[in-house]
Amino acid sequence: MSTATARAHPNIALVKYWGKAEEDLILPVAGSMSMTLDAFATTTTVTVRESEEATDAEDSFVLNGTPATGTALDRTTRFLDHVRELAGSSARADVVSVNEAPTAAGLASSASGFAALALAASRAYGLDLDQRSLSRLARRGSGSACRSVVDRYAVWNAGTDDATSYAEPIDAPEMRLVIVTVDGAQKQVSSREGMRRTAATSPFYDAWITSTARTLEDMVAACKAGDLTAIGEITESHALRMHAVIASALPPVRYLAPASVAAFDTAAALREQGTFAYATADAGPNVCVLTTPDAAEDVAAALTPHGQVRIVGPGPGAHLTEEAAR
Ligand code: 2P0
Repeated sequence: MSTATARAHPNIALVKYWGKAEEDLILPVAGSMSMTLDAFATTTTVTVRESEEATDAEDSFVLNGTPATGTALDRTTRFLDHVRELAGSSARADVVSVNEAPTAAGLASSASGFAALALAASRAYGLDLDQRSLSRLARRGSGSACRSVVDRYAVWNAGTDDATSYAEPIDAPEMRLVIVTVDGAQKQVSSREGMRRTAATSPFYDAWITSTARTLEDMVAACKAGDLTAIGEITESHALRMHAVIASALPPVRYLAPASVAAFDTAAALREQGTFAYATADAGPNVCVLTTPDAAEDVAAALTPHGQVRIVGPGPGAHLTEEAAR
């Protein structure tokens, strides 16, 4: 029996992932780029049981003190199956996970969750994966999780197969995100379902794929040049393009609420005044405004009418906090 504990944080994409080229391996239709956050960590402990126990035994998964059942447990077991295959083991495991993100923040916990699980489980099963292999493994749980393996800023290379689809670090200027938890959250379509529906029904989907590949090239060039204005402009326009292609699905999906749109307007008004502020939003109504460390407090203050605000910066990739072989 051996055990390992790992910690990982969510990430916010500045160039978005929306759509799969292959569902089982979770290969995206295009690459993406993100900031790993310094807040809202998931901490996960995996304990591998004695391998002699009955083969029909099940894994267990306790999330924030509550035993998981149904889809949440199935997803964890399917993920552990990938780890067992890599490790050549059939032993079951007990997974205990604590997620620090408040539910209302609407930050997808699947990225931090599967990044922490990938590291804790791989170590507990005796594997010693390099960052690329760990990113590939995390991707099998949730696409965006492959980026949370990486410190600070990450580019997920779309790739064409399991070996070539992984995230790696990219240098970028020091930035902050102001997370606005907007009022009036609405019922959401899951990212997974929203992606399928967009791919199956949007007449704009092909253009989304080809333009995202170009956008990522532009973003990588802007990061290399340290061109903050270009990074901001790309971030906001790419987010709006993602919401546009999603809105063009049938039946349509609209993740942004009126308060979300108002937060985008505030970012635009801040820019008019000469403040660096560019908005983005994921598969929900909350908005993240990209800004500089110097301007973060002012940007946060301007956004308070739209909801609760929290300033976050670039944080660490998945890392071990404890390990023991018993
Ligand atoms: C992103 N999102 O790039 C985009 C922007 C949401 C909007 O990655 O099906 O939970 O597990 O691969 O990773 C959310 O998608 O989806 C996501 P799966 P995931 O951050």
